[in-house]
Amino acid sequence: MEKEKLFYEKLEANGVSRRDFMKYCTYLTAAAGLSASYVSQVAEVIAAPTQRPPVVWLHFGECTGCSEALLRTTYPYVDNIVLETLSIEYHETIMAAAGHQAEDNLKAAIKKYEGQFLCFVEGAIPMKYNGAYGKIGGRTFLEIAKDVIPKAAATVCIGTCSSFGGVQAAKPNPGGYKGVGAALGIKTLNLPGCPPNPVNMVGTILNYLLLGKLPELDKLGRPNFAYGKTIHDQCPRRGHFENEEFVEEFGSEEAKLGYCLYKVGCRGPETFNNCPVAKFNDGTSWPVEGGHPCMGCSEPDFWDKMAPFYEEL
Ligand code: FSX
Ligand code: SF4
Ligand code: F3S
Repeated sequence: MEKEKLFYEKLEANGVSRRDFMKYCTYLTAAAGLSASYVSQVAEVIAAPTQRPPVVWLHFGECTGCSEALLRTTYPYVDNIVLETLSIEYHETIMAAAGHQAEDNLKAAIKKYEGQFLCFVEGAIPMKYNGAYGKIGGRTFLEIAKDVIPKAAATVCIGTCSSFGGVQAAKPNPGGYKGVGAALGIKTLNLPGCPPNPVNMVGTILNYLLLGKLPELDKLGRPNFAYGKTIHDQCPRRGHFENEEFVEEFGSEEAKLGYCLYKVGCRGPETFNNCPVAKFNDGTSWPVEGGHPCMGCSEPDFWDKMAPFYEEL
Protein backbone atom coordinates (compact mmCIF):
# COMPACT_ATOMS: atom_id res chain seq x y z
CA MET A 1 0.00 0.00 0.00
CA GLU A 2 2.81 2.33 0.98
CA LYS A 3 4.52 1.53 -2.32
CA GLU A 4 1.34 2.28 -4.25
CA LYS A 5 0.83 5.60 -2.45
CA LEU A 6 4.37 6.65 -3.24
CA PHE A 7 3.83 5.67 -6.85
CA TYR A 8 0.76 7.89 -7.25
CA GLU A 9 2.52 10.78 -5.52
CA LYS A 10 5.44 10.46 -7.91
CA LEU A 11 3.02 10.29 -10.84
CA GLU A 12 1.18 13.42 -9.79
CA ALA A 13 4.45 15.27 -9.21
CA ASN A 14 5.14 14.54 -12.88
CA GLY A 15 1.80 15.96 -13.96
CA VAL A 16 0.01 12.64 -14.56
CA SER A 17 -3.27 12.29 -12.68
CA ARG A 18 -4.50 8.98 -11.30
CA ARG A 19 -7.36 9.17 -13.78
CA ASP A 20 -4.97 9.57 -16.74
CA PHE A 21 -2.98 6.64 -15.45
CA MET A 22 -6.09 4.42 -15.27
CA LYS A 23 -7.00 5.48 -18.80
CA TYR A 24 -3.52 4.50 -19.91
CA CYS A 25 -3.85 1.13 -18.12
CA THR A 26 -7.15 0.49 -19.95
CA TYR A 27 -5.40 1.19 -23.25
CA LEU A 28 -2.46 -1.05 -22.31
CA THR A 29 -4.74 -3.90 -21.22
CA ALA A 30 -6.56 -3.88 -24.54
CA ALA A 31 -3.32 -3.49 -26.51
CA ALA A 32 -1.83 -6.47 -24.62
CA GLY A 33 -4.74 -8.64 -25.69
CA LEU A 34 -5.99 -9.04 -22.11
CA SER A 35 -9.68 -8.84 -21.22
CA ALA A 36 -11.02 -5.64 -19.61
CA SER A 37 -11.25 -7.41 -16.23
CA TYR A 38 -7.43 -7.15 -16.03
CA VAL A 39 -7.29 -3.33 -15.89
CA SER A 40 -6.95 -3.06 -12.12
CA GLN A 41 -4.35 -5.85 -12.06
CA VAL A 42 -2.39 -4.07 -14.78
CA ALA A 43 -2.48 -0.87 -12.71
CA GLU A 44 -1.36 -2.80 -9.63
CA VAL A 45 1.50 -4.57 -11.33
CA ILE A 46 2.82 -1.22 -12.55
CA ALA A 47 2.13 0.79 -9.38
CA ALA A 48 3.40 -1.76 -6.87
CA PRO A 49 5.22 -4.60 -8.57
CA THR A 50 5.81 -7.58 -6.27
CA GLN A 51 8.48 -9.02 -8.54
CA ARG A 52 10.84 -7.24 -10.88
CA PRO A 53 12.16 -9.72 -13.42
CA PRO A 54 15.85 -9.15 -14.19
CA VAL A 55 16.53 -8.11 -17.79
CA VAL A 56 19.68 -8.24 -19.87
CA TRP A 57 19.28 -6.05 -22.97
CA LEU A 58 21.68 -6.73 -25.84
CA HIS A 59 22.44 -4.45 -28.81
CA PHE A 60 23.79 -5.81 -32.09
CA GLY A 61 23.60 -4.37 -35.65
CA GLU A 62 20.88 -1.70 -35.56
CA CYS A 63 20.13 2.01 -35.14
CA THR A 64 18.89 1.91 -31.50
CA GLY A 65 15.58 3.31 -32.76
CA CYS A 66 13.86 0.49 -30.91
CA SER A 67 15.12 1.68 -27.50
CA GLU A 68 14.47 5.27 -28.57
CA ALA A 69 10.87 4.42 -29.46
CA LEU A 70 10.38 3.09 -25.97
CA LEU A 71 12.26 5.80 -24.09
CA ARG A 72 11.21 8.92 -25.99
CA THR A 73 7.45 8.66 -26.17
CA THR A 74 5.56 11.95 -25.98
CA TYR A 75 3.94 10.86 -22.74
CA PRO A 76 7.11 9.31 -21.45
CA TYR A 77 6.60 9.06 -17.78
CA VAL A 78 4.26 6.09 -17.84
CA ASP A 79 6.39 4.06 -20.23
CA ASN A 80 9.40 4.71 -18.04
CA ILE A 81 7.43 3.37 -15.12
CA VAL A 82 6.61 0.21 -17.03
CA LEU A 83 10.34 -0.06 -17.57
CA GLU A 84 10.75 0.30 -13.81
CA THR A 85 8.68 -2.84 -13.27
CA LEU A 86 11.73 -4.60 -14.67
CA SER A 87 15.15 -4.75 -13.13
CA ILE A 88 17.39 -3.76 -16.03
CA GLU A 89 20.78 -5.30 -15.24
CA TYR A 90 22.50 -4.43 -18.52
CA HIS A 91 21.50 -2.01 -21.29
CA GLU A 92 24.20 -0.20 -23.25
CA THR A 93 22.10 2.88 -24.03
CA ILE A 94 20.87 3.69 -20.56
CA MET A 95 23.41 2.28 -18.13
CA ALA A 96 25.96 4.49 -16.46
CA ALA A 97 28.79 1.95 -16.60
CA ALA A 98 31.23 1.89 -19.52
CA GLY A 99 34.19 -0.18 -20.73
CA HIS A 100 35.41 -3.00 -18.50
CA GLN A 101 32.90 -2.11 -15.81
CA ALA A 102 30.04 -2.62 -18.28
CA GLU A 103 31.48 -5.97 -19.35
CA ASP A 104 31.76 -7.01 -15.70
CA ASN A 105 28.11 -6.01 -15.12
CA LEU A 106 27.02 -8.27 -17.93
CA LYS A 107 29.03 -11.23 -16.62
CA ALA A 108 27.78 -10.72 -13.07
CA ALA A 109 24.13 -10.43 -14.15
CA ILE A 110 24.22 -13.62 -16.20
CA LYS A 111 25.88 -15.50 -13.36
CA LYS A 112 23.51 -14.22 -10.69
CA TYR A 113 20.29 -14.66 -12.67
CA GLU A 114 21.09 -17.68 -14.84
CA GLY A 115 17.85 -19.33 -15.96
CA GLN A 116 15.76 -16.43 -14.60
CA PHE A 117 16.55 -13.32 -16.60
CA LEU A 118 14.69 -12.11 -19.65
CA CYS A 119 16.92 -11.33 -22.58
CA PHE A 120 15.80 -8.50 -24.88
CA VAL A 121 17.74 -8.18 -28.11
CA GLU A 122 17.93 -5.33 -30.59
CA GLY A 123 19.80 -5.75 -33.85
CA ALA A 124 20.95 -8.40 -36.27
CA ILE A 125 24.01 -10.67 -36.11
CA PRO A 126 26.72 -10.65 -38.82
CA MET A 127 27.72 -14.20 -39.78
CA LYS A 128 30.41 -13.60 -42.46
CA TYR A 129 34.15 -13.12 -41.84
CA ASN A 130 33.91 -14.70 -38.39
CA GLY A 131 31.46 -12.00 -37.36
CA ALA A 132 34.07 -9.24 -37.81
CA TYR A 133 31.35 -6.71 -38.74
CA GLY A 134 30.37 -6.26 -35.11
CA LYS A 135 32.23 -6.64 -31.81
CA ILE A 136 31.78 -5.45 -28.25
CA GLY A 137 34.59 -5.76 -25.71
CA GLY A 138 36.59 -7.93 -28.12
CA ARG A 139 33.81 -10.48 -28.60
CA THR A 140 31.72 -10.81 -31.76
CA PHE A 141 27.97 -10.33 -31.59
CA LEU A 142 27.60 -14.04 -32.31
CA GLU A 143 29.89 -15.00 -29.41
CA ILE A 144 27.96 -12.74 -27.05
CA ALA A 145 24.60 -14.11 -28.24
CA LYS A 146 25.80 -17.71 -27.87
CA ASP A 147 27.03 -16.98 -24.36
CA VAL A 148 24.04 -15.01 -23.04
CA ILE A 149 20.89 -16.24 -24.78
CA PRO A 150 20.97 -19.94 -23.75
CA LYS A 151 21.17 -18.82 -20.11
CA ALA A 152 18.00 -16.65 -20.32
CA ALA A 153 14.54 -17.76 -19.20
CA ALA A 154 13.22 -16.34 -22.48
CA THR A 155 14.50 -14.18 -25.32
CA VAL A 156 12.49 -11.36 -26.85
CA CYS A 157 13.66 -9.84 -30.13
CA ILE A 158 12.75 -6.16 -30.25
CA GLY A 159 12.49 -4.75 -33.77
CA THR A 160 12.74 -6.11 -37.30
CA CYS A 161 16.56 -6.33 -37.18
CA SER A 162 16.81 -8.83 -34.33
CA SER A 163 13.62 -10.59 -35.45
CA PHE A 164 14.43 -11.04 -39.14
CA GLY A 165 17.69 -9.25 -40.03
CA GLY A 166 16.11 -5.92 -41.08
CA VAL A 167 18.09 -3.25 -42.91
CA GLN A 168 21.44 -4.94 -42.16
CA ALA A 169 20.30 -8.03 -44.05
CA ALA A 170 19.15 -6.03 -47.12
CA LYS A 171 20.74 -7.08 -50.41
CA PRO A 172 23.65 -7.51 -50.97
CA ASN A 173 24.03 -8.04 -47.22
CA PRO A 174 27.85 -7.86 -47.17
CA GLY A 175 28.12 -8.82 -43.51
CA GLY A 176 25.88 -11.87 -43.85
CA TYR A 177 23.49 -10.52 -41.23
CA LYS A 178 20.71 -12.68 -39.83
CA GLY A 179 18.01 -12.28 -37.23
CA VAL A 180 18.83 -13.75 -33.81
CA GLY A 181 16.66 -16.86 -34.17
CA ALA A 182 18.14 -17.72 -37.57
CA ALA A 183 21.72 -16.99 -36.43
CA LEU A 184 21.46 -19.27 -33.40
CA GLY A 185 19.03 -21.82 -34.83
CA ILE A 186 16.54 -21.20 -32.02
CA LYS A 187 12.96 -19.95 -31.67
CA THR A 188 12.62 -16.42 -30.33
CA LEU A 189 9.63 -14.26 -29.48
CA ASN A 190 9.69 -11.55 -32.13
CA LEU A 191 8.33 -8.02 -31.93
CA PRO A 192 9.14 -6.72 -35.42
CA GLY A 193 8.70 -3.16 -36.65
CA CYS A 194 11.30 -0.55 -37.62
CA PRO A 195 10.84 0.70 -35.01
CA PRO A 196 8.46 -1.66 -33.22
CA ASN A 197 5.57 -0.22 -31.25
CA PRO A 198 6.67 0.02 -27.59
CA VAL A 199 3.12 -0.94 -26.61
CA ASN A 200 3.72 -4.42 -28.00
CA MET A 201 6.74 -4.84 -25.78
CA VAL A 202 4.84 -3.56 -22.77
CA GLY A 203 1.98 -5.95 -23.64
CA THR A 204 4.41 -8.87 -23.77
CA ILE A 205 5.84 -7.92 -20.38
CA LEU A 206 2.35 -7.55 -18.89
CA ASN A 207 1.40 -11.02 -20.11
CA TYR A 208 4.53 -12.36 -18.46
CA LEU A 209 3.96 -10.55 -15.17
CA LEU A 210 0.22 -11.22 -14.89
CA LEU A 211 -0.14 -14.67 -16.39
CA GLY A 212 3.39 -15.95 -15.70
CA LYS A 213 3.96 -16.87 -19.33
CA LEU A 214 4.71 -15.38 -22.71
CA PRO A 215 1.78 -14.61 -25.02
CA GLU A 216 0.58 -16.93 -27.77
CA LEU A 217 2.70 -16.69 -30.94
CA ASP A 218 2.22 -17.18 -34.67
CA LYS A 219 4.57 -19.25 -36.82
CA LEU A 220 7.00 -16.33 -37.15
CA GLY A 221 7.21 -16.02 -33.34
CA ARG A 222 5.03 -12.88 -33.21
CA PRO A 223 2.40 -12.45 -30.46
CA ASN A 224 -1.06 -12.92 -31.94
CA PHE A 225 -2.44 -10.07 -29.84
CA ALA A 226 -0.39 -7.60 -31.88
CA TYR A 227 0.37 -9.27 -35.22
CA GLY A 228 -2.76 -11.36 -35.80
CA LYS A 229 -4.28 -9.12 -38.48
CA THR A 230 -3.05 -7.13 -41.47
CA ILE A 231 -2.78 -3.34 -41.45
CA HIS A 232 -5.25 -3.35 -44.35
CA ASP A 233 -7.89 -5.22 -42.34
CA GLN A 234 -7.78 -2.61 -39.57
CA CYS A 235 -7.23 0.51 -41.68
CA PRO A 236 -9.69 3.42 -41.40
CA ARG A 237 -9.07 4.14 -45.13
CA ARG A 238 -10.33 0.68 -46.09
CA GLY A 239 -13.71 2.07 -47.21
CA HIS A 240 -11.89 4.19 -49.81
CA PHE A 241 -10.02 1.11 -51.00
CA GLU A 242 -13.29 -0.75 -51.52
CA ASN A 243 -14.76 2.28 -53.34
CA GLU A 244 -11.61 2.54 -55.47
CA GLU A 245 -10.89 6.01 -54.19
CA PHE A 246 -7.12 6.22 -54.41
CA VAL A 247 -4.40 8.81 -53.89
CA GLU A 248 -2.31 8.85 -57.09
CA GLU A 249 -0.04 11.73 -56.14
CA PHE A 250 1.14 13.12 -52.81
CA GLY A 251 -0.17 16.63 -52.13
CA SER A 252 -3.19 16.10 -54.39
CA GLU A 253 -6.85 16.77 -53.58
CA GLU A 254 -7.36 13.00 -53.04
CA ALA A 255 -4.50 12.99 -50.54
CA LYS A 256 -6.20 15.83 -48.66
CA LEU A 257 -9.43 13.84 -48.63
CA GLY A 258 -7.63 10.94 -46.95
CA TYR A 259 -8.14 8.43 -49.77
CA CYS A 260 -6.49 5.02 -49.86
CA LEU A 261 -2.69 4.96 -50.38
CA TYR A 262 -2.52 1.66 -52.26
CA LYS A 263 -1.44 3.24 -55.55
CA VAL A 264 1.37 5.21 -53.95
CA GLY A 265 2.85 2.04 -52.53
CA CYS A 266 0.94 1.06 -49.41
CA ARG A 267 2.00 -2.41 -48.22
CA GLY A 268 -0.81 -2.64 -45.67
CA PRO A 269 -2.44 -5.63 -47.39
CA GLU A 270 0.75 -7.72 -46.89
CA THR A 271 1.78 -6.49 -43.45
CA PHE A 272 0.74 -7.99 -40.15
CA ASN A 273 0.81 -5.43 -37.34
CA ASN A 274 -1.52 -3.44 -35.10
CA CYS A 275 -0.41 0.12 -36.02
CA PRO A 276 -3.95 1.35 -36.91
CA VAL A 277 -5.19 0.37 -33.45
CA ALA A 278 -2.17 0.80 -31.15
CA LYS A 279 -0.79 3.84 -33.07
CA PHE A 280 2.48 5.49 -32.01
CA ASN A 281 3.46 8.21 -29.55
CA ASP A 282 0.83 7.06 -27.10
CA GLY A 283 -2.02 6.87 -29.53
CA THR A 284 -1.30 10.09 -31.47
CA SER A 285 -0.97 8.78 -35.01
CA TRP A 286 0.54 6.15 -37.32
CA PRO A 287 2.01 6.24 -40.84
CA VAL A 288 -1.23 5.98 -42.88
CA GLU A 289 -3.03 8.45 -40.61
CA GLY A 290 -0.17 10.88 -41.32
CA GLY A 291 -0.72 10.38 -45.08
CA HIS A 292 2.21 8.03 -45.69
CA PRO A 293 1.83 4.52 -47.06
CA CYS A 294 2.71 1.56 -44.86
CA MET A 295 6.14 0.32 -46.00
CA GLY A 296 5.75 -3.11 -44.47
CA CYS A 297 8.49 -2.39 -41.92
CA SER A 298 7.58 -5.32 -39.65
CA GLU A 299 7.68 -8.06 -42.28
CA PRO A 300 10.66 -10.42 -42.87
CA ASP A 301 13.04 -9.12 -45.61
CA PHE A 302 11.00 -5.95 -45.96
CA TRP A 303 13.81 -3.90 -47.55
CA ASP A 304 14.03 -6.36 -50.44
CA LYS A 305 10.48 -7.67 -50.56
CA MET A 306 8.59 -4.38 -50.20
CA ALA A 307 10.86 -2.24 -52.45
CA PRO A 308 10.59 -0.29 -54.69
CA PHE A 309 8.74 1.80 -52.13
CA TYR A 310 6.09 4.24 -53.40
CA GLU A 311 5.16 1.93 -56.26
CA GLU A 312 1.93 -0.03 -56.37
CA LEU A 313 2.12 -3.59 -54.97
FE1 FSX B 1 16.29 -2.17 -36.37
FE2 FSX B 1 16.18 -1.30 -33.69
FE3 FSX B 1 14.79 -0.40 -37.14
FE4 FSX B 1 16.41 0.73 -35.71
O1 FSX B 1 17.32 -1.43 -32.49
S1 FSX B 1 14.15 -2.36 -36.31
S2 FSX B 1 17.05 -0.34 -37.57
S3 FSX B 1 14.26 1.24 -35.77
O2 FSX B 1 16.65 0.37 -33.99
O3 FSX B 1 16.76 -2.64 -34.69
FE1 SF4 C 1 -5.14 -0.79 -47.17
FE2 SF4 C 1 -3.13 0.94 -47.21
FE3 SF4 C 1 -5.40 1.57 -48.36
FE4 SF4 C 1 -5.24 1.43 -45.71
S1 SF4 C 1 -4.20 2.92 -47.04
S2 SF4 C 1 -6.86 0.61 -46.98
S3 SF4 C 1 -3.81 -0.28 -45.48
S4 SF4 C 1 -4.01 -0.10 -48.97
FE1 F3S D 1 5.60 -0.10 -40.16
FE2 F3S D 1 3.50 -0.14 -41.71
FE3 F3S D 1 3.19 0.13 -39.16
S1 F3S D 1 5.44 0.84 -42.14
S2 F3S D 1 4.99 1.25 -38.54
S3 F3S D 1 4.02 -1.64 -40.20
S4 F3S D 1 2.03 1.13 -40.72
